[in-house]
Amino acid sequence: MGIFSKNFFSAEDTAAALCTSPGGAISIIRITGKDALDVAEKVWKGKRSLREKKNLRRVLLGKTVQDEEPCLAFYMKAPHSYTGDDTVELQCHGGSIAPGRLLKAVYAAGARPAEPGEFTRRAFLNGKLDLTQAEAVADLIGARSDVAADLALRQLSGRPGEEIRACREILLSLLAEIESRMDFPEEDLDWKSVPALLSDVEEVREKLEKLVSSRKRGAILREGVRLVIAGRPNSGKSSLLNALLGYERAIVTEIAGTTRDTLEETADFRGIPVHLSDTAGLRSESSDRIEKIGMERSMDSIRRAEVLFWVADLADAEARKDPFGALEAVPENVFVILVWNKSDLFPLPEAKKRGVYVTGTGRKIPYVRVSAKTGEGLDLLLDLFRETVLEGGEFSSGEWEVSLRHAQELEKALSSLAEGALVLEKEEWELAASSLRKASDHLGGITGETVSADILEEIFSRFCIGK
Ligand SMILES: Nc1nc2c(ncn2[C@@H]2O[C@H](COP(=O)(O)OP(=O)(O)OP(=O)(O)O)[C@@H](O)[C@H]2O)c(=O)[nH]1
Ligand SMILES: [Mg+2]
Repeated sequence: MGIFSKNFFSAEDTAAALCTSPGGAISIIRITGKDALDVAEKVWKGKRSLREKKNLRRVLLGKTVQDEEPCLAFYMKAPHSYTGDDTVELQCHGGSIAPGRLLKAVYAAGARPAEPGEFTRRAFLNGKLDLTQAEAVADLIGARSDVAADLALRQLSGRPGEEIRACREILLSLLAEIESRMDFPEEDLDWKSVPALLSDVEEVREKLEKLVSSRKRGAILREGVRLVIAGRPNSGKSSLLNALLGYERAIVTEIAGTTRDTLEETADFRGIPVHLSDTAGLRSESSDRIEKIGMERSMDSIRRAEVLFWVADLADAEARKDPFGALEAVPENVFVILVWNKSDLFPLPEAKKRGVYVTGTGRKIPYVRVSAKTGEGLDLLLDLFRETVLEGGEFSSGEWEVSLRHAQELEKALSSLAEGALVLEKEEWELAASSLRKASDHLGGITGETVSADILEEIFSRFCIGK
């Protein structure tokens, strides 16, 4: 049996579904498969025929047969449709009843209900999309922020798939070379030298490494940045949280130690999904048991943060001398932005609103002056946050951020490549061929050229019906 033995959708099989969600002003029903036109003609009639060549891909006005309701129809002949199979789309009145009645008529006319993701899956099986593009369709629909949608669109463009295919091509031509050595060991054909073969492997390895390292940024952008607001007591952390959210989420008072426990909220800052935590103030020591527990929680949050807004009070002489004094060490793998708060108390010229603070250990930390009270400088802070996340240091990568599934396949391909390089060096051709084949299969698993039915099942089960 082929790899698509499970749930194989053939063009012979005609399926239909509502593509729009119920309740809207207009509804679209898509019918796809060999009998799409026959089915459509049983439920829709117009002055002009969908079958006429000149009406191909033209929107025709007509009526539903059953209710004589106005309905537009549109025929796309295979392979020039989204699914790659013969497709008719019907546009009727929205709501939930009218499209429901029309859909029932479509089923009665011979189409079966489409499964979730079936249209995209047909497109994949018909070679209209590779698997990375099909996954991007689901990502785009599920995107909850602008940035996540941008990522999905980049993947949908097909360039990432091309990159992977190019690497796979190199491996396949290496394999052909090695296999021909195995087939004709006696003959002294014009073989590539072992170092040349190894350098091809290295070239692929480097490209794949780069892709794997983009996983972190991809995950952050898809799933959200963990942003922690911390600082000494009373520096204005909760006020900053409220100002950034635009509503009074946290209690603010002039009493130091107002926030005792970590408080979490989600938000969207400049198109980036954010998991935001406001924490209890940190100071060098405390004899209060509750405060101590709160401070431990703050430290826990800081360690798990991806970005830290460290709030320092411009009115606090101690903080002005050593803004990070209350923190044993500025955490290494966290992006830190120093937020000088209460700028309304110390008005300064425009030029000094943003800069770089150098810590005792020489680490450069960007700072901004803000006022949580008046809102001054918050735009600048959000700009800096966006820059940090999108371009800054270790988050930076190429133009594609791989998903978890891709990263897992890439890791497996990399480990097969490492094995391959070792045996290739020793000229153990058979073992080398087997490792390179494994690596190439893992790459094929990303684009869908070599992928198991189970993985397809899992990927397309994330889709909704009608896509
Ligand atoms: N003038 C001025 N006062 C501010 C500003 N931000 C906060 N405050 C005041 O500073 C005090 C402390 O504010 P909070 O937001 O509760 O500070 P916090 O860091 O959350 O304090 P803890 O939770 O106790 O650690 C309150 O009286 C605020 O009104 C600001 O930008 N300007
Ligand atoms: Mg607070």
